[in-house]
Amino acid sequence: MAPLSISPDHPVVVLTGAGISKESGLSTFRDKDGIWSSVRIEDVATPEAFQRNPDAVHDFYNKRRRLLTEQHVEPNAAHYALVKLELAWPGGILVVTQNVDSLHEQAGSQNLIHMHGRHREARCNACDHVVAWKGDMSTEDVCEGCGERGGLRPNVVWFGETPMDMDLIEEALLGCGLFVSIGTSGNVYPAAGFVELVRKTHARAVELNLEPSQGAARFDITRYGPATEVVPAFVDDLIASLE
Ligand code: BJW
Repeated sequence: MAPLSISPDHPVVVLTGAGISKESGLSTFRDKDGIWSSVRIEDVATPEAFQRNPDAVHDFYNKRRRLLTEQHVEPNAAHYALVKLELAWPGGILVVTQNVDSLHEQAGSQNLIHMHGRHREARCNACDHVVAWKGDMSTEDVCEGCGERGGLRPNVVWFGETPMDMDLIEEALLGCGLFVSIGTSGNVYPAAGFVELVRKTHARAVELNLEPSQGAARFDITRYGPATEVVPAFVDDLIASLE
């Protein structure tokens, strides 16, 4: 690997997308066989869709939530490699995931932000109360915070909504020494713009993906291949640079 010349005392920020969970058996969104090839975004992933037809939106998310348990989806070597980096990197790492699965925390990542929310949480439209949710969700469910029926929705971020913890993420991006983007197509903002923000600083930017993303030209270093191969290899190189 070309020398990264980053100080070990500087934090690393890692952005992950659906590609990191693909080899665990979860679908991506925009690949040929991805989620958006069989369902329209406008029908399931906007607040307007939920207002128009909450049953259809619940059905879409219930099916995906069920898969997580029925398929025994487990973290893969890429998720574990990021835990290894977190334990080894003196400056610390923050994983910012766009994924709503819980594979990073199952692998053991500690410093983690779910910017697009979590599959296994429900949020009340009436009072914003958030609660862990493992089974199906429906318009019959009652919020345990305010007692309202019909307002519970998956605690995920739909198009047109503000992603979570943006202040923390921007602060981390502006203070990091290295930004690593893994398994994301670079189609969805604000995540797709993180590399541009980092380029305003002295930090280096690395893309690890199956193929070049939309923003590939903005990265200093790129490596392409399945996440279970390129992520552990990159992490090993990074840790070796400490010696
Ligand atoms: C592998 C692999 C393997 C495969 N190994 N790799 C016009 C211009 C600019 C912006 C906008 C615009 N119009 C509207 C907007 C904003 C809009 C947006 O970006 N739209 C675009 C479509 C243009 N964004 C928003 O509305 C966001 N909110 C917002 O901007 O608020 C304003 C604001 C910003 C900042 C501060 C304050 C306020 C919200 C976006 C919400 C996205 N939600 C979803 C659904 C979440 C819930 C759910 O799961 O159902 O999030 S959509 C979906 O896309 C999901 C993902 O997190 C997200 C990104 O997808 P990802 O992860 O990149 O997946 P793919 O499939 O696209 O790519 C997979 C990649 O993996 C590919 O590259 C493969 O090659 C690779 N791969 N196998 C390694 N084995």
